[in-house]
Amino acid sequence: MTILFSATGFDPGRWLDILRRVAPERSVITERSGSDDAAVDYAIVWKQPPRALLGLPGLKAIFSLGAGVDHLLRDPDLPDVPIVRVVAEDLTQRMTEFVVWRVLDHLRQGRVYREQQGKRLWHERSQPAAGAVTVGILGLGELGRDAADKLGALGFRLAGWTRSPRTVGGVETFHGAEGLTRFLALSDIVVVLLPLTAETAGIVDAAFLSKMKSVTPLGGPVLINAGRGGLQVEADILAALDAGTLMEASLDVFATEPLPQDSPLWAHPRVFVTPHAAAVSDPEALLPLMVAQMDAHDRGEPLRNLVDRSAGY
Ligand code: NDP
Ligand code: OXD
Repeated sequence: MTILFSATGFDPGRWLDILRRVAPERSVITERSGSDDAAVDYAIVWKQPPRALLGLPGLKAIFSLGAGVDHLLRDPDLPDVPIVRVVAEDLTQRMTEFVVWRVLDHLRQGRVYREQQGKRLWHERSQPAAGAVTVGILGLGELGRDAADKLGALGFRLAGWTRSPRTVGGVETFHGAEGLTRFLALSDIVVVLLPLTAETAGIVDAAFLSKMKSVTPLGGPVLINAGRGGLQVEADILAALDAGTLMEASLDVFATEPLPQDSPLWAHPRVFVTPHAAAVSDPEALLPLMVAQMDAHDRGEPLRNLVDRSAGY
């Protein structure tokens, strides 16, 4: 009973301490030595290095450290075992906080008031009501549905776009290519909570941005992307901002992360940048759920929150 923990891009120290605490009967390794390959029955991964998962004859399932699995599915040597992704109240709550924070900041003209404060300018601006603003959410999965729920409670009108037809209470739903055009024509603030797949890569491009509303109660359309950087064409976003067809953007994810120092997004006055921090994976919240799933699976119960490899999410 051995867990292989293979993650790049962050310090695994705290994760390993917690994992050893919550799975005391399992061995935990971070490096393959060869001699313990046969004992590895589960892997927990984030952007695993090449060949990290190759040649593990007893591997029963792979757990992603995040909700998105594009990092995992890119691996050409990915074993053909079930992949479990993160679905957890803690992560969902964090993402909803982010989305509500950014939507409210755009609604309440945070950027303009910060500028005014810098100039010691006392000037009250006209203020649309939440009920006059439609927030359109691309992706009504675990995260999109919860964000919609909380934004609905604040009074926003809601639209949603999905791959297959969906019915979600209080949300006007659209799907497919034709549905996207109608969704964009309706949405004043567009929130991207899609997975990065072959179908969604680069979806926020010039054509997409040109279909966003030109007139909104906020003065122009707003984009919030907390899905993946690969969903957006950054040059097209910058062009739309500079042309005035996009009023403001809050971007948490980028094509290259960390966002390169020379990216014009850093200094753009109408872009709000966060460092892929919308919903961090908290080991105290997530590892007990993963280990509980391993224990249940070993007792013969089915795994939950499985990834559909052909769909890519
Ligand atoms: P889910 O798999 O639960 O939901 C995905 C949603 O996207 C579904 O509604 C799905 O449609 C829709 N979708 C997928 N492909 C398409 C498509 N081609 N066209 C239209 N809609 C599509 O994912 P989560 O809600 O759990 O997470 C969403 C993403 O958020 C993750 O994949 C990850 O990339 C990102 N994320 C970012 C974080 C951050 O900190 N910035 C943290 C956590 C996640 P359907 O309902 O029809 O299946
Ligand atoms: C995730 C992420 O996918 O952190 O969970 O981006």
